[in-house]
Amino acid sequence: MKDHIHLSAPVKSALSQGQAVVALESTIITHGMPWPQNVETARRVEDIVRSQGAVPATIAVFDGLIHVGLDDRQLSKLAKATGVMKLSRADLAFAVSEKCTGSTTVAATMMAAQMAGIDVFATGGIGGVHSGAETSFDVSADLRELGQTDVVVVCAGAKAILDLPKTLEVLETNGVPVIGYGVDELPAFWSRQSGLAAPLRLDSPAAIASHTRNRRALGIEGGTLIANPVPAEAEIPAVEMADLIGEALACARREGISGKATTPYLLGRIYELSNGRSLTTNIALVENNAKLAARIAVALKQAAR
Ligand code: PSU
Ligand code: MN
Repeated sequence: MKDHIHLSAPVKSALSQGQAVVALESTIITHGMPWPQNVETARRVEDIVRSQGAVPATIAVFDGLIHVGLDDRQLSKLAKATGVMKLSRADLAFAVSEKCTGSTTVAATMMAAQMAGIDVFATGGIGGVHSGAETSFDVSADLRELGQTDVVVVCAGAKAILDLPKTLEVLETNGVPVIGYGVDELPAFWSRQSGLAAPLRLDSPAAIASHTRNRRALGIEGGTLIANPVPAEAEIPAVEMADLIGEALACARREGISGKATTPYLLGRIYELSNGRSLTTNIALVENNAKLAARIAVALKQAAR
């Protein structure tokens, strides 16, 4: 495994000294946001992690080598690249074997984080059960990964383009604790409200760290999902989102979009339909998640001492 993973110098030294590290995904850079906001966000998110006393580790694959921790040159290369692969669990070994360059989804980033020994990971929103999954069977590999890989994933809920009740059901089936951070309601990415109760609730990074320690002590495998609502000043209310999402889904159906292309297509469409407002919200929630993830990572290390 060591031959296929490259830790950046800051990440390597942080891990060996028992410092807090936060993994960050890269599909959000290549497929989730347009240039140049994607690279600006990636940089700012790394700075936020550092400001909380943790070391950021953005993860991506370059020429078949899994990089944990990117330098600025690699970040901007990835952000400008077109046609890079979107790598999930199913694609990781192929990318290594065929020396491909690609970004990692939540699933693949969790895998790489665990391989590197990183406990906490921040993203925007996880993948989930797509609407119409009863006929398309389109269920993100993120949900299975959360069930088996021991990483705390901080998100703003599942993306509201998904079927949220079904996504919650599959998470429960997979044994994933879904924990609202300081809220009783599951947040819905761009909106704080989903109309669904968060299955569990915790109110501090220390409580989340304690949950993680106890889960490990019990020998329970798999990840934990922290659902951290977008800050109120940046949210787009759920009623407004519903129309945009409905229109984007209708466009996707008309154009026959399916598989890996679905999530990037819908995010892009909603960006256009909202005149860019959805991106402002997406950036705000990612930054908010990075901050919380760093605080959880620090709390986990403090408790370990
Ligand atoms: N969060 C964002 N934007 C994104 C994603 C998450 O704010 O683009 C990506 C993640 O990498 C997630 C992926 O794993 O979307 C889900 O893709 P799919 O539905 O094909 O599994
Ligand atoms: Mn899918």
